[in-house]
Amino acid sequence: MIDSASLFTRHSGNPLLAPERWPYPINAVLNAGATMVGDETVLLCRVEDRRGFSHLTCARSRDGASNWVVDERPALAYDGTHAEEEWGLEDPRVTHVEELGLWIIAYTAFGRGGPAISLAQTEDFTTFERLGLAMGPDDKNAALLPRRIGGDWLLFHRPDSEHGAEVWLSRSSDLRKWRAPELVMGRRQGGWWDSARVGMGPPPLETEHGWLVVYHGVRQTVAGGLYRAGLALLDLEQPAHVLRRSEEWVLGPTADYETSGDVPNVVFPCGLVHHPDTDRLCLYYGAADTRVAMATARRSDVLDYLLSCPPG
Ligand code: BMA
Repeated sequence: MIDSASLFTRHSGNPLLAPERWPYPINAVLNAGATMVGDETVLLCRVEDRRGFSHLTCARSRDGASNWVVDERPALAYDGTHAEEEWGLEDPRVTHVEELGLWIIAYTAFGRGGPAISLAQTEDFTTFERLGLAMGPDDKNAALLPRRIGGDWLLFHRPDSEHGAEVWLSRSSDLRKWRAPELVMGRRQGGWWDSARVGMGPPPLETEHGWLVVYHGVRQTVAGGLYRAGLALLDLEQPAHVLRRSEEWVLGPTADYETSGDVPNVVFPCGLVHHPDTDRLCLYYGAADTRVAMATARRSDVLDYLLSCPPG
């Protein structure tokens, strides 16, 4: 049985994307959503400019690891029309929705009211259309499931509630009005690595055993928050029901690009691509809020590991 520490392997070319190699002056590139468009991997990157505000820009690669080509113009940036984005667009998660023949992007819209959740759509990663605000402040870490369940779209998100920062899900018939919020996954109390906050990572991946979830968990330390990634498996037809949850984290900040940067000790996954031909999972994550890195695992190993974990 493979153990939690060796499930994921960091790519030797990490970090994949860095501010020094960006085509225009920026402070940081981080927390990228990911998807396949034809034969190409597209990363929709959060790019922080030198005022501190973020926009979203595409980077494309044939092998999902090297020779990234970065678009010259942002995909989505504050354009003066959506006040909730005045201070930037952050942490996109990208979901391919077969039924609609397009991708839905869930992102944090940061404005004077605080962080909120907005959605946008694209058919080609060339033009993008906003669907508008989905959840008001304070809310973040949103990711849409790729298909309807019980006739509804399901959006995971993390409202600030009396419980603290935990993973919830809400339902919608039209991707505009959201209702029936339900708690999915809480923080674990006391000494656990995910005791301060938990949030959904990439959109969950459908498998024969359930929805495969990579989430981030935070521990508060005297040196600040320590961000790591863990795994969970959700029931296919009732995704608020956690079937399994890893006790241990599977990726934590140890490489130099994860321990040093604007916010040291942050591993923040927002993108997951499955390559069925090789059974490989590519996990894309923000490293220390400054760069983008990738770690890979075999899907079958990840599922074997999760099935050996206790119920959530
Ligand atoms: C979270 C989000 C992420 C960020 C992380 C670590 O609250 O705001 O954008 O990567 O903190 O700083």
